[in-house]
Amino acid sequence: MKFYDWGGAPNPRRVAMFIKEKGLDIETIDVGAKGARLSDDYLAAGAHRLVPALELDDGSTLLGEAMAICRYLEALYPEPPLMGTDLLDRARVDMWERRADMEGIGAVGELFRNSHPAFEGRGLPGRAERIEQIPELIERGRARVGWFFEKFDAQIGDHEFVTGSRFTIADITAFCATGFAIKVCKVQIPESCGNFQRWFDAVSTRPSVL
Ligand SMILES: N[C@@H](CCC(=O)N[C@@H](CS)C(=O)NCC(=O)O)C(=O)O
Repeated sequence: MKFYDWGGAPNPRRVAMFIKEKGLDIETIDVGAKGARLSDDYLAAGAHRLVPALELDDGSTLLGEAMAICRYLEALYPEPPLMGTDLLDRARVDMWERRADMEGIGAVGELFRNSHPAFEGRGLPGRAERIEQIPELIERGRARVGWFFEKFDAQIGDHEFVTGSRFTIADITAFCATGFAIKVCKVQIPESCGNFQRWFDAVSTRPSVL
């Protein structure tokens, strides 16, 4: 298999962390190019102009979408389980992962895509045509990141991880959203979100992050 990555981008990072947490050795190809773009070769491969992607060993199947790739790898390599262990646990992990994606990655994406100078004319990912940034969405994106922190702070509470005592894909997605918010968008976790800060500091020390 080949994993198509783009160093620093939050969605491929979800898959990169998942692969490391599983202890897998999968060939990784960084398809980033000059000007904060995906390489022409990668873009020529299909209409889905996004990363991550996982190429299967048949050489022709290209899986996209972070969660679909992780589900595929989870089925192939069930240990350690990162997507829940029984019916209810799996549903809870799914629920919180989806929220981390929509409300965390989605929020930070809205803030980033509409504000970063390198993404001028590329207000949405995955399209070849020019798409204008919308400055009005910057502050809304920032507010959404704040709501994401608050919601996950309340959910984490005294737990070690997002859904309890086990590290899962919900932690990975929430962590990738937060890391990008802090490092690239310069948004800080507010002091009022102490549980979230404790969780973020702890996850930051995992070998899959370092
Ligand atoms: N829903 C997709 C989102 C993929 C996505 O938005 N990827 C971004 C990087 S984080 C991308 O490929 N952007 C290409 C670009 O900006 O040109 C997933 O879960 O994989």
